[in-house]
Amino acid sequence: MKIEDLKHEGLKKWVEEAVILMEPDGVEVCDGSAEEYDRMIQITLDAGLATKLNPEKKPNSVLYRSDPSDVARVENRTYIASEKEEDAGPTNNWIDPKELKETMSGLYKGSMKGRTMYVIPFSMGPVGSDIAKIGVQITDSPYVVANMHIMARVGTKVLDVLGTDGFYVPCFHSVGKPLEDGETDDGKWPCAPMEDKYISHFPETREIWSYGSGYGGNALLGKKCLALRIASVIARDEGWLAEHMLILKITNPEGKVKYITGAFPSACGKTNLAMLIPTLPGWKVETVGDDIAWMKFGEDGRLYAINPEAGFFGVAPGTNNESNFNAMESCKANSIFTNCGLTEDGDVWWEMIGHGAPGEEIIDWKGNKRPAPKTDKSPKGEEIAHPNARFTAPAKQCPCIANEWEDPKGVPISAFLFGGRRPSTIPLVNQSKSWEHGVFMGSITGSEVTAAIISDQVGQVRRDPFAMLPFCGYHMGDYFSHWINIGKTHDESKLPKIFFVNWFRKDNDGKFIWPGYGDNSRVLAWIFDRCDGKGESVDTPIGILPTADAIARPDGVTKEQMEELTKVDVEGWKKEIADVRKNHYPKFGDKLPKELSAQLDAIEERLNA
Ligand code: O2Y
Ligand code: MN
Repeated sequence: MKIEDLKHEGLKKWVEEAVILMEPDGVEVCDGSAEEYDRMIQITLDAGLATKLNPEKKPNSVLYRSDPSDVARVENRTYIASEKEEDAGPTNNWIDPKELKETMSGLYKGSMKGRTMYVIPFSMGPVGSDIAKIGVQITDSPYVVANMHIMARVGTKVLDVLGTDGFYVPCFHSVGKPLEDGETDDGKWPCAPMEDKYISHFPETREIWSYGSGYGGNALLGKKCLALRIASVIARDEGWLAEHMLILKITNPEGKVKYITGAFPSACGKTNLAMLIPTLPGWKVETVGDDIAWMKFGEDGRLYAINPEAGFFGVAPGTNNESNFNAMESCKANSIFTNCGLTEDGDVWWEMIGHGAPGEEIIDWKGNKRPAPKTDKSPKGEEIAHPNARFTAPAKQCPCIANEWEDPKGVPISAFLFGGRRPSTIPLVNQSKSWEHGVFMGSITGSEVTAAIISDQVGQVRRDPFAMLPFCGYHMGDYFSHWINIGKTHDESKLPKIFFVNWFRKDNDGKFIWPGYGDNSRVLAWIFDRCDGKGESVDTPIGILPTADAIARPDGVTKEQMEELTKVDVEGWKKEIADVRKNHYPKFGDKLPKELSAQLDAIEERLNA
């Protein structure tokens, strides 16, 4: 499709202006067809950027190797360019929007020379859903077009819904590597140096400008940029919630169904929880989404959630048939792999995949030949797959995808979970006493910094409120107020119940007490029952806890360990409260809602009583 065929005058003008600025060799409006997907893959194969995998191992799938400087989201190059700096708040990088647009316009000038500009109309959420939003991404990366085909709904069907004057979020993207006459990528992943990378959001005008990176969250602009950073601002303005949450469906042995969402910081096993296989007989867990939830109020006063995405952009290392069978099944065909190892028999491989690599040699994520590992572990820094290597897989391929996952009206949510990696203090599960107490729990969410992240904070708790630290498009204090206001303006009895979970408690020898994975279904069952006012519980100073025998004990967990997991560690909690008071809440200054300070005082008083 050509620019002239666009029926939306505003969109046509915006694309024409982009063409003048970026000077591509040609322009193509994406139709979302299978032919288009195959052609994008072929273009990257021809440019030496992709390797076709062995169809007997991974049918219709390809592997890409990115530039070593372009392997993950770049938080220090991510900007919230609100009109006023105070609206971006203390947890975001801010540049004046005028200045940023000037700088970036300079970078975009001629940035698509020698390349084709693709115009991708996309819908976050089922096409036509009242909760869905439309975006249009301009990009010069066929890799991005192919990934967007999997992660969002793209093409003509979206333009049909957009009509002649519908609202869309305009998204600029260029890898920032124009080609000279006759030059090709010739096997080299195109991107710009780190100091020229910008992942920019203009919340007031609902625009996204991304430059210099072709990787993941920096380049697939429907995901973190639109569905979280811009959507969180729209949600605040319109009275709904755009959250970094998985959505799951639970069915109890009597066939009763509930839907639960969960917010967890990175590296806490969100995708694994979304796809877990219960060990508890008679219970069933199915997936609605693994990363993002958009929730709006229905006429019945309940919150309804959709998964705005159509695919999974999952971390490959650590994913195996034991940790996440359903994710492994999801990416066994029709998938895109990035920065994984390539085996001699044309399959992908990564650390903790569950087995060594076949044959004598393997090609690592940098393209180097290495001896094929006999086990699935590599020394730190010598990994075959990059630790942030990814699979992009269609959600419909997940064996446990729920029937309702594309329901345009969403699914009614009964509970919100917050959680993090906390080796001590925080119990296995804790139900909030009220909505405001639950918002307090969300606001102090944090996770132990593990050795997986290069940081001098290893072992310390890094607060990641609502798991939204890198994804909230405005001042985090105002975001807390938005959550408080939801409670004040809606019938609390119809709002989801709020729980804090912690699968990561360790004993004195540093070993995990709780087995996690499928056994987390036992905690989900208690949560399910609590939503119906059932489940053995005890009211404590920190919240409503299960009695030690309320949760069906997994094999290998003793009664004493269960008591440890469900008790109130008064001294630990006093330290927790002191840390929040001294180091966390002051960051939000006078934007911290008074209701949260009151919660902090109330818990402290209860602990001292
Ligand atoms: O590294 C990236 O670009 C992707 S980050 C990501 C991908 C899928 C789901 N969640 C995340 C995240 O950082 O929360
Ligand atoms: Mn995420």
